[in-house]
Amino acid sequence: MLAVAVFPAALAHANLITNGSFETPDQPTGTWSVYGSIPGWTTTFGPGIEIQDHVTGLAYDGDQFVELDSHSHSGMLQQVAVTAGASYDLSFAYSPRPGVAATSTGIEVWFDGGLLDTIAGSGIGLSDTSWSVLNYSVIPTGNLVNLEFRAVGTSESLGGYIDDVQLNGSTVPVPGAVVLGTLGMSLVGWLRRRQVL
Ligand SMILES: [Ca+2]
Ligand SMILES: [Ca+2]
Repeated sequence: MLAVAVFPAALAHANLITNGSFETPDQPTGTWSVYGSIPGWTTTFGPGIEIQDHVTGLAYDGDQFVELDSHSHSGMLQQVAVTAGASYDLSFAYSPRPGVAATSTGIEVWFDGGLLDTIAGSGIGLSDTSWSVLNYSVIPTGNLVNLEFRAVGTSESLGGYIDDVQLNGSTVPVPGAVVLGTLGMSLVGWLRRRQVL
C-alpha cells in the first residue's frame, strides 16, 4: 500500500504533453516549415502547424515554437491520457508575433471539448518575442482528453506564438470547486496568473 501512495505523487509532476516545446522535428536554425502533423500533434483545420527556429523572435523554451496562423489559420490537437475527475494544471507560453497587432495574433485554447480561453496580445513595437506564461486548473471528464489550439483573428500568415505546453497532475486541492457542464467541459476555477493584454 505504501508504493500505491507514493507512486501517484511522483507521477503528478510529470508533464503529460508530448513535444510540448515543439523541438521535434528539428527545424534548421533560421528557417520555418508548415507540417500536417508533428510528434504529439495533428492539424485539425487549415494548412498546418508552422514551426519556427530563430526566424522572427526567440523561443520561450529551447529553439523552436509554433505559429498557428501558418499559411493561414490552422488548429492543432493532442489527445492526452488522464484520470477523469482529477485536477490538472495546464500551462503554456504565449507571445504575439513582433510587429503584428492584437487583431491578428489570437489563439483559442480548447480543453475537453470546451473553449477554455482566448488570448490576443499586441506585437506592435516589439523587436523580439514577449512571452507570457498562462496557467489554468482543469478537470477532464474522461480518461482521454483533447487539447487544441486554434488561430483566430485576421488570417494572413502572421499570428500568435505558443511554446512549452504542459499538463501536470495537480497536488493542490481546489476548494469550493464548481464543475461547469457547458459544452461537455469540466473546468474548475481556471486561473490566469498573468494577463496578456
Ligand atoms: Ca520550444
Ligand atoms: Ca493572423
